[in-house]
Amino acid sequence: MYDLSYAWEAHLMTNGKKQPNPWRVLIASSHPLFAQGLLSLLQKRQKAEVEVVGLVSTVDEALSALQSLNPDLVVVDYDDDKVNRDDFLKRFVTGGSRLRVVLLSLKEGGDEAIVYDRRTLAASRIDEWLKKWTDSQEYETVSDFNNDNKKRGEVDLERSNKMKHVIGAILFVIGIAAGGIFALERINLLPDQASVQAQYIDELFNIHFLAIVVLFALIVGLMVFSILVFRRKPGDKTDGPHVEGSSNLEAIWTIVPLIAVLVIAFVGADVLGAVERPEPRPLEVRVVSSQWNWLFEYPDYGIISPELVLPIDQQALLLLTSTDVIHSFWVPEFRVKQDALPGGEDMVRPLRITPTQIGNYKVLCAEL
Ligand SMILES: [Cu+2]
Repeated sequence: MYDLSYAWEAHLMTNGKKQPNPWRVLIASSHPLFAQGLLSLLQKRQKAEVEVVGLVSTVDEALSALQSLNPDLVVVDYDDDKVNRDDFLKRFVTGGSRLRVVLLSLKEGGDEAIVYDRRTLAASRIDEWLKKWTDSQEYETVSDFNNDNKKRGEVDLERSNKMKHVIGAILFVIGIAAGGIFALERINLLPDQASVQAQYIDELFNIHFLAIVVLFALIVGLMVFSILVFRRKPGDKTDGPHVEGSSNLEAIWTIVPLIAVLVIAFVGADVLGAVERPEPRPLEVRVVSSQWNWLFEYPDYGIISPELVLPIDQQALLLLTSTDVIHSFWVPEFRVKQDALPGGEDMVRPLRITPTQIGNYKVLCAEL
């Protein structure tokens, strides 16, 4: 014999929360044992707060009872030929009020109750319901028994919603990236470009800033988009969906940064080579730094000066030392920078600059 209590338990579980008013139950079966079994089961479960409002044994009786008694729940004997379950389902599909239909089979091996749940949702809750519906085994069973068109329609709706979100997110990210690039091209972040080396450095700088703008748009854009679009609906206390890993995503976020780092390393090494490339017969300048001044010595000319004077379009080779602490020679317009270390001849550091523009620039100590 089929264990009724199991099916009933299963049904109560699908109810989730308790009703404030007792459930109004209509039992539809022409077999007296079916109704009796169910009734005794319900009497045992006082806490279930259900009230059997009618017992019907034919379709006609049942349909008029649906109107006059207005039940919340109809328990239909699945195996009863006199009670046509298709009529119930038709009724269930076309009706508008809140209603559940449980199809209960007492046959051997029938250990499932099929629950049809009709409810009215506020438009704002439909998204959430769709999500639950696709996550839940219970609702899948329901949709299998409903007509296929309805299921397909809901899946299509969900798919188009997903598509809308994906397209929205992509447009949002592209918008932020485009705005960032537009701003970047108009705002001059760098001082004058006054050396050959500065051209290479600026190229590298632009590549990095482009990558930063795209990453910013991707990370902050998706975050802001999610905050705006997927924000909690009023009264919603449920958790988000549980997501358990994604091999594709993991592969992407491993491989893409790996490639990015390799590309940046390659471009960086290339620029470093270009910046340090020696030219024949550079102008040699020995630079002595100390607290708090620079001294520039021109060995070819026998001149020592607190001012650095360089010709344009000729490479200058600066040989840097320090008399006290570590200083760092830096003219922002030339971009390049080099430490000046104390320790005499062994610690001399070279720096190559090829000025391209006449101007007055400040020599800074980047350690300060
Ligand atoms: Cu210094």
